Amino acid sequence: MKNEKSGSTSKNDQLQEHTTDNRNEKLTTNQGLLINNNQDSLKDGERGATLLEDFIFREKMTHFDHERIPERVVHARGSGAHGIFKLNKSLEKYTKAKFLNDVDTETPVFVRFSTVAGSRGSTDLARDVRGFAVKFYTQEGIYDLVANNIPVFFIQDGIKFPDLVHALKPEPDHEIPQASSAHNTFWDFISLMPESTHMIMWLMSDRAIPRSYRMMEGFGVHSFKFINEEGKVHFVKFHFKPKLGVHSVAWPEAQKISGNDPDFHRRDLYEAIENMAFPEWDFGVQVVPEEDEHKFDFDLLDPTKIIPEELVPVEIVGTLTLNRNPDNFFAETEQIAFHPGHIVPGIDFSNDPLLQGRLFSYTDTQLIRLGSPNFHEIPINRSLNTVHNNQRDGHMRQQIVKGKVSYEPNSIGGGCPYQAMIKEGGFSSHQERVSGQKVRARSESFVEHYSQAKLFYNSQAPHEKLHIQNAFIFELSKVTIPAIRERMVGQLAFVDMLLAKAVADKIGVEVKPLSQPNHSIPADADPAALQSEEREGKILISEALSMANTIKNTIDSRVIGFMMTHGVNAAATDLLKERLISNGAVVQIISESTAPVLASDGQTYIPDHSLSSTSSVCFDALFVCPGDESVLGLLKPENLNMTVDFINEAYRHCKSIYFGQGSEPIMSISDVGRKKHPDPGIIVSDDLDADELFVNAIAKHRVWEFEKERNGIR
Ligand code: HDE
Repeated sequence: MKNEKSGSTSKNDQLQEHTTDNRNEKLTTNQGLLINNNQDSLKDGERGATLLEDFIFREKMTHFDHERIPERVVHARGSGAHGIFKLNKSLEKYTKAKFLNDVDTETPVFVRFSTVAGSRGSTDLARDVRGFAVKFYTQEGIYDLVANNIPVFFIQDGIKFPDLVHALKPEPDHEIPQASSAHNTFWDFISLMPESTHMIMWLMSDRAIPRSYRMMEGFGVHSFKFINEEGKVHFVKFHFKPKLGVHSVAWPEAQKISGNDPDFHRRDLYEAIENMAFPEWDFGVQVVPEEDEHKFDFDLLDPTKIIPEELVPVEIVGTLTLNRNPDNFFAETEQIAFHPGHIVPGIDFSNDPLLQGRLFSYTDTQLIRLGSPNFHEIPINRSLNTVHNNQRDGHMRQQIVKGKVSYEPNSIGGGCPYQAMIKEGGFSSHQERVSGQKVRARSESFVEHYSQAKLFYNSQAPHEKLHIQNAFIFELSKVTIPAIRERMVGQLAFVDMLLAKAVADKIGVEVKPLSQPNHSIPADADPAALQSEEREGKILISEALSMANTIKNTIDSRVIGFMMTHGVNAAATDLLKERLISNGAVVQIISESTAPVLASDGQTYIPDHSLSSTSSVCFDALFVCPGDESVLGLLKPENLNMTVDFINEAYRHCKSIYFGQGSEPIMSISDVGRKKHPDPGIIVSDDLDADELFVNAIAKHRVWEFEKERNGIR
């Protein structure tokens, strides 16, 4: 399909031009020579030494030796997919960006999700921020929205980024720990950087251990600028809201998934797309007129602050859908090169000093990683529009530009390629009045670091607060230097005294008033007094910040484990299976082995897993299938412990468990015991409309409300 405006092909066609299918083809060298023997090197006799002359061996081995390229210095571990962005509501009054103007415009995208700290081979389930980088192949060129799943950042100025990342990465002397912030250097840095407090609250929350990439929000973090046709400016923050809701796993679960299936998120995204359960997000904007820039009690340019949705609602204007897996991980997901500086007319940068720092870093990083200034020519990075300019040569140049001219102005080439006028779509930076001293300094308006950290914490449901507390205890328990632990609880005291005390108790330090240079709270301030401070007219709670208020009405693509052995009652099992599948869920069978299971009516089920090859943490909910013989099979001495562990663990992680007809013996020896109280997560076959109850319980994701009770926490 031709792009009418540019005459270029669509992204799919463009990629296909570079795709090779090896089916029915003979083996060749890179020079196209047909290979006759790919088993033996060329030798001086059958038992002789390999000859230097063997160009086929040398070509193959040299290419292999050079297979690895440097991994991303941050966000090395990731996974991505192709998709479509569809605009549902025109943003013409705010921006002239064409892909945000014409309703029903469909823009091809590639999205890469990632963790930040770990290496390429690290676990998906690390406690970490997730990258959410979107490349829009628009009709006006590439637009990259290089976002995260947390709306704020650790630092306010790009110059601190290398320090932050060095503190977070494995320690330089012994390269420990991998993909984890739970160590001395990270908390040393954080405890000395009050500006990171807000971000740290998010990082210690369950947002940092998502259930799926498909169940995460995405945030552009910085304020950007929208410029409309008349040149009017609005500040804008970008949001992606998942249609499946925002959901997480429990921390003990995350740790176990890391062992059981370190590719959990990558697999989940890949399989969902293969199963045509295409992940979708609403795309929204928070727009602030330029003249309102100073109306807030925080600075719009400060990336450690959100704009609470109560102050500026998120206007939903489009839908992002991921609908195609890459054909080749390296060529697409690994070689994709994002850059916040890839923008289109109608979008511009704000002076956020973190964003300004990023504008330098991303091109620089591609040069070292992809090795050439021609990285834009790699198929996944190519603009839909053909590129015309006077740049030439360089490592691995692909484009073959005709003619003698590679300069401008020229007459030999008829002046081409020539500058585009603004009305033709030529980019022109927004003209902003600037005046002032050249200074190395930070604005006074960036100095307050605690009120939004408090806002976030106060907006959490009780179980979310408990998870944050436990995360701090886990992380700080790994810190071996008491002074760092003490400094950290000192910081927490400015957020919430009860939280600080609960953490301090468990890590063996006391909460002492903290003296910090360069922040707004006096050194001798009493943290408890600050806690109760009257904050008239300010937002004290923001609903959007708690995952407890997320979408909970769908079981689409949830994975339900059916536990069974021989003799299972097929009729009742199939009835529920069909119901779950018709609601979009995925059913996987777990048995004592992966050998076929013979049901009571003679039909067979092929298990997806055996009890010993998987774990409850890989499922969203469990069904103990009906049938006395099947239940007895699960209770055989060699299966008993695994069966009970399965149930107990799912129960501890607040998942829904449905005990089918005849499975009371399993329930009664597990921690579930007899269902004494109403517990919306536990369903038994004689509950009224049990199947329906189960579907509703799965849609709630977890019954966190019962966590304390179930785990005996007082
Ligand atoms: Fe990045 N960041 N970053 N970052 N970032 C990179 O670029 C950097 C920041 C984000 O899937 C690198 O190609 C600096 C904020 C994502 O390929 C590097 C600063 C946000 C990804 C880099 C920041 C992000 C990156 C490493 C502070 C959220 C992965 C490899 C001034 C809004 C993109 C690469 C992908 C990757 C630098 C801060 C998001 C080194 C200097 C804030 C999602 O250029």
